[in-house]
Parts: sequence; structure tokens; C-alpha cells
Amino acid sequence: MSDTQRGLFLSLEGTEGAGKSSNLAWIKEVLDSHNKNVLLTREPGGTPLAEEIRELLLAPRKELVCENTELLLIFAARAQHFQSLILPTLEQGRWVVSDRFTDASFAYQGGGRNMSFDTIQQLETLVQGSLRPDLTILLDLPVELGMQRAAKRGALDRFEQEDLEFFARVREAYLSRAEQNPSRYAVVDASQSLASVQEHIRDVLERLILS
Ligand code: Z5A
Repeated sequence: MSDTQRGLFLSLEGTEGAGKSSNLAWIKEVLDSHNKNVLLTREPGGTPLAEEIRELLLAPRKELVCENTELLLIFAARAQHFQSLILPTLEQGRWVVSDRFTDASFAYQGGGRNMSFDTIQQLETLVQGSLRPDLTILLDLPVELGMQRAAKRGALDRFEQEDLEFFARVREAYLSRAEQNPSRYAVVDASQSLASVQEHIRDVLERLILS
């Protein structure tokens, strides 16, 4: 199927407490109101096997998780998600909105863990070929504010236990990817009220639909 027949692929990204969960349903609501047939999904996860890998990845554990192990588990989950859900859905002409995708690997493993961006890029090509999201919405906010918001949620997973410097590197990596890919990225100021954030997201989506 040619790219013009397939549905559009959107990803939603952000650092800790940026409000992805709070805005995902809103994105679907806006797209539904424009009669787009949308599948919401998430990473890591999205299929039964990939959700099992998610649990392995997020569970706090005594054993130190090696960086390569983490990266390969993330891409193993992504390979399953991409081949068995994302690609077939796009090929049916439906839209897919994923709560995180490969930009998160560049930001968390590349930025946060200081892993090689080249290695991540090789895995990206192995798993996705040349397919990239058509639009990536980055919810951006100061790390301290995001951590304050996230702290209200209770028990912390393995990533949420990282320190402020880790999340500062993650944010920097996201912003630098946005700068490198200005036509794909829409950066939304997530420090604003939820209503303002949603208004901005609606504008971004309506511009995409009308383009
Ligand atoms: N990870 C990775 O390392 N590499 C990868 O390639 C991928 C993922 C794909 C799980 O991701 C972890 O996987 C993630 C990176 C890693 N770890 N971290 N951190 P996840 O996306 O499932 O988990 P998450 O980052 O914790 O996201 P989340 O649960 O969707 O939460 P959120 O984006 O941080 O936002 P929220 O729960 O919607 O909002 C947090 C609180 O703020 C909540 O109380 C809201 O009511 C409040 N909120 C939200 N927006 C506002 C505004 N605008 N004003 C005031 N208050 C607000």
C-alpha cells in the first residue's frame, strides 16, 4: 500500500509528569470529531507479548538491569507492536496514536542513559524500516515541575526512580530531536493549564487534518 492510502501515525512524547495520559483521550476526541478512525496504543506495550515485556522493564528489581538488556527489551516489544499492530492498522487506512514510540528510546536510553544514538538508529531501521511517525507531539515542561506532578501518583516504577539529572538529559534529548525534525515535531508547553495544553493540541491536530 502506498503512503497516501495508509492512515497517519502519531506519537505522543514527554518527560515525567508531562500529562501524556491526561491528553491521550483528548487527542482521540478531537480526531473522532473529524471522523478519523483512530487506534490508541502505547509503548512499551500495545500487544499481549509487548505488555509482558513492559512489565519486565518497569518492575523495580534488585538485579541491575544492563543498559543493552533494557534497550533490546524495548526494541523487542516495539518489533512485536510494530509488526502485529501498528503496521496492519495503518495499512487498513486507520490512524494510530501511540503513547510514546522510538523518540522515547532516543530520549531515555540515548539521552538519559548516554547510550549510542547510532546504535538506537540501527535498531530503529531494523524494526521499522523507513516508517516514522507523521507527527510527534512533545509535551514539554521543566523537569522539576513534571517530577512534582508525577510524585502525586504513588509507587514509582524503575524509570520513575531516576534522579533529576537523568530527566534533564531526557528532556534535552527530546528538545534536540524536535529541533532536528521541525516538520514532524510539535512542541507543546505542558506547564500551562490542562485546558491551554488541550487547546494547543487541538490546533496542532486541526492543522495536520487540513494540510
Ligand atoms: N521508556 C523508555 O525508557 N524507552 C522507550 O523507548 C519507551 C519508554 C517507549 C513508561 O512510560 C516508561 O518507559 C517511561 C519511559 C520508558 N518512564 N518514565 N518516566 P509511560 O509513558 O507508560 O510512563 P510515564 O512517563 O510515567 O507516563 P504517564 O503515566 O503517561 O504519565 P505522564 O505523562 O507523566 O502524565 P499524567 O499521568 O497524565 O500526569 C501526571 C499528573 O499531572 C497527574 O496527576 C495529572 O492530573 C497532572 N497533570 C497533567 N497535566 C496537567 C496540567 N496541564 N496541569 C496540571 N496538572 C496536570
